[in-house]
Amino acid sequence: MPSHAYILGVAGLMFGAALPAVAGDDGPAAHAKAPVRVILDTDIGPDVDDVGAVAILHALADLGEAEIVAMAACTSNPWGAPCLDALNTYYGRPEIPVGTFKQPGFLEESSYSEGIARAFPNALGHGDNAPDATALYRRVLAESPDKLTFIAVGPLNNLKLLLESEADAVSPLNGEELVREKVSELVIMGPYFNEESEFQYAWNYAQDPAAAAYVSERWPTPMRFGEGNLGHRHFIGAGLADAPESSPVRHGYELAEGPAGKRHCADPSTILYAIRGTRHFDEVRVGSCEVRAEDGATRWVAEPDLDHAYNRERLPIAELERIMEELLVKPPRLGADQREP
Ligand SMILES: [Ca+2]
Repeated sequence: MPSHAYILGVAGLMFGAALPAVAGDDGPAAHAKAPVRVILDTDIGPDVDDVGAVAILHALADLGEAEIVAMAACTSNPWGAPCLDALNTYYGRPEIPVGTFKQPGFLEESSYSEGIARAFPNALGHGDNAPDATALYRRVLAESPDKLTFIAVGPLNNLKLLLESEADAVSPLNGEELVREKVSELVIMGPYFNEESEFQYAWNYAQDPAAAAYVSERWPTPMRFGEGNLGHRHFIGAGLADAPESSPVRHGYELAEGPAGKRHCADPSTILYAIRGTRHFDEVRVGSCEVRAEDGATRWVAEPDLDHAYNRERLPIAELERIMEELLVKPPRLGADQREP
């Protein structure tokens, strides 16, 4: 039997040749598309690239490319949800419902989320005032008239709880049925893939390997992955030094990385891939993500060929960094009256 490396190598060559034909949604039609309706699940707290991801998602919403329907934090840090609420308020979208993981003891450290939550206006004030993420997701999905894109840029504990949820007053469907009916696809920042098809450490998955394995096996929609090595080759944030003092995005990056500090783009590049598809990326579509249940390590395998895909670099690193940095520092289109802390 040929090695996985051989299979992947052949698949990679085949895709290299086929990509120009499948990656051509960069024309005028790309801008006429209806906005992608999104639920964002994030571990905002341990890494400031989640702040970058939220900022870029709002910038894409300002451009009419995305509509943010709901968000939730997946850590136990009580400042995660109000931090998200403060960012949403800054961008003029304080009405976005924000939930949080309610169990104690999971990823409670953060260098910036309390700082943002205390310094910038938000309606939640504390995680105790945020709804349970599972309950929020069930309600938002049940009420949605059409299918949504789910984006997860943290560990998958909230998504596991959603899948495991039972029918209730909100919906006669259990979590898995509700997701099948109301979610078009799941876009995850988590896995790392290499050309050798070796298992690689994947931080988000390693925090809760059981959730990663469960969601990988049970989630009933197509999945795309913002690949981790790609995200970690790109760095943004220095341009925030020119943003107003009233920007919680600037404040978050300064708290985490120092003035004009940069951070990698694992989550920002996943947001860009989730909303713009192959406009800035190549894509691998043959194969699937395999998750090692004991530690959450991941690899890409040619078989089975599931409805999985992941992004690969097409642009020079500096060019993709420029695109993401511009979105990161883009002033809010809405909410000018919200910008004084
Ligand atoms: Ca994250």
